Amino acid sequence: MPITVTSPLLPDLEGFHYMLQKIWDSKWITNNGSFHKQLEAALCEYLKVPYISLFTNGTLPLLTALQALRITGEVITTPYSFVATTHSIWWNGCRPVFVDIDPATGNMDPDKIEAAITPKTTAIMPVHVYGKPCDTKRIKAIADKYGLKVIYDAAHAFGVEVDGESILKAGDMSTLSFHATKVYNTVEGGALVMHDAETKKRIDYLKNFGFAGETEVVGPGINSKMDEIRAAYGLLNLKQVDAAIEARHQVAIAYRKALRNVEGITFFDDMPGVKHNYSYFPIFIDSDKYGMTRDELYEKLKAKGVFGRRYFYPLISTFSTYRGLPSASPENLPNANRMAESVICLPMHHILSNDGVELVLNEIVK
Ligand code: T4K
Repeated sequence: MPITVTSPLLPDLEGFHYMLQKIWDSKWITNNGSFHKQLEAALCEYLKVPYISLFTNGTLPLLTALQALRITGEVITTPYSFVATTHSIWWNGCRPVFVDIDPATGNMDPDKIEAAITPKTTAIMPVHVYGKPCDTKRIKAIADKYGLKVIYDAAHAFGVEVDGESILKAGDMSTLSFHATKVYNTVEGGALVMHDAETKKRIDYLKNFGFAGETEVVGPGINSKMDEIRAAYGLLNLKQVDAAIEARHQVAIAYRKALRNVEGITFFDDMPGVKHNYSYFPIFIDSDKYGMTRDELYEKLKAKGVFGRRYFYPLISTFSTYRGLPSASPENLPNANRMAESVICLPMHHILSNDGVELVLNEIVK
């Protein structure tokens, strides 16, 4: 049985059938239905945020946030993420400007942001990579100083809190992904988190073609509404997500215990004051010290049926669309390049057994 990097959190099938029956009875299957409304309310409560708008995936909220805030020109971002982050900037006709990451967190280095600001800069799009919170206070101070908007790609940061406060409250807006591979999933799905009712209303228009009523269109909207079936699935999954996160936490404890003294392997520890979600467990291989390259270890694990993933390799800045940008040069991004070259995300999910963890560790530790 292969051990994959993740396994989706699936709702109880009987419970899901009950919800499907309700949808069949109501014959209301999409367009802000009852389960959609219930899930928005339940997520606001669970995530401790005032307003949320559901989407069909985690990419469309990024595109929509940039539209809603009328972002133009240049957007400062990180190359160490999933391609969707930078693609959303490109699809809005803006130019991504990459800044390097802090190797201590994998997140955009606030010390490098100011040097990347030009008269064309209008926004910053950082990512809480692996669910590790960015330095939101410093990013806010820079954004306020230069009059920039901040949109957080919080695709990995479901439920993450800093000092008891949701990380999703930072910035002008934050986006979430509820893809199958995430801590919390609605099969495909996502959300945009905002701070006020007016913005929520505008986002709801934009995700429904811009319709503000039966005949009024107030902007160039798109169609990215979550349907009733996924919302129902999401309501059920919300009930079991805490247990899933705790199970992931136990896997992280086991990995850290076994890997702490392995020469040439490093990983992140929990950050003080942070409620983590254990969405990924990246390890970083120093081949000189470990005696094997990252790719050799990756292949060795695969040969034993352990399918980790090299998130986030290759760096976004190396893809054909972006590599010609001046900010994409490897000299500008030494930390991001080093991290991308050394990372393997180990299997991390709620049904990873002790035996599975042992098998993964045996291959790495010996
Ligand atoms: N921003 C960031 C920072 C993101 O990481 C992402 C997505 C986004 C934005 C965009 O959000 P979405 O539009 O996707 O909602 C995955 C996901 O497709 C993607 O959502 C995710 N980030 C990215 C980091 O990873 P793949 O291509 O690596 O997934 P895949 O299909 O190879 O699956 C990995 C493993 O998961 C499989 O080996 C087995 C397991 N799996 C997967 C699926 C889909 C299952 O067991 N069942 C399944 O149904 O991209």
